[in-house]
Amino acid sequence: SGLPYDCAELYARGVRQSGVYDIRPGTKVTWTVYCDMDTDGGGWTMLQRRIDGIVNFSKGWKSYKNGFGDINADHWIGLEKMHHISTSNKSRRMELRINLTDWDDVSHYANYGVFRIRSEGKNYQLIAKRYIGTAGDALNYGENYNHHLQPFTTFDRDNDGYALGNCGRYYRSGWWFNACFAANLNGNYYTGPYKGVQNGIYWDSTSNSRYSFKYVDMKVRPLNFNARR
Ligand SMILES: [Ca+2]
Repeated sequence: SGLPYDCAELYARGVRQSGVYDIRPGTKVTWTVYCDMDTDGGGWTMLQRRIDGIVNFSKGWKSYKNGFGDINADHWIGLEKMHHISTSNKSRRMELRINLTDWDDVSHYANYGVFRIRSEGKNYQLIAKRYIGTAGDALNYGENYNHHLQPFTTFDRDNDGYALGNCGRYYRSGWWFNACFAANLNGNYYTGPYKGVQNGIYWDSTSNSRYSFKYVDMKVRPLNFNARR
């Protein structure tokens, strides 16, 4: 049978333990990924995770393209892999799940029933629609703050919606910046409130502007996952 396509297929084969596994999502090379088998029925392939702030997320285009960090802790799987897993298999459309936990251990979530990352030629444009959840729809916030349909920006690659400068340089992270943001899950890891530039881990409507989250993640699984079990 070979390696599973993703964490959802691993779950379907009976694996119930969250952790690090090898998958092969229609690729020749093996991907080592973190599988969340606990949240809302499990089967999630992790794309991004912030646990303890040990990994610096202030990185350039190449790092955001290819991935960085520690698979067991703070990790960014990379835009190239996000593009592949969200677009390469048309019968396996992915939903996106975002989980946020604040320093009082209160948790929120945002689910997007439509999620795709377009190719590098499109600067890894984000498609995130059909929100449900408790965190608020910070990816579809309004014209200048919308992240849905925005290309990706880093300090060394300005694709944002801010004509007068580079949001990635100003806020020291890579993200689908507009002018500039209603959410930035790649911001600096602070242990709660902080002062100065609003560059923490941010999700509007659940946090004050200078309050960073204790835990966040971004993960995907096939849309019809629940229906098939
Ligand atoms: Ca700009």
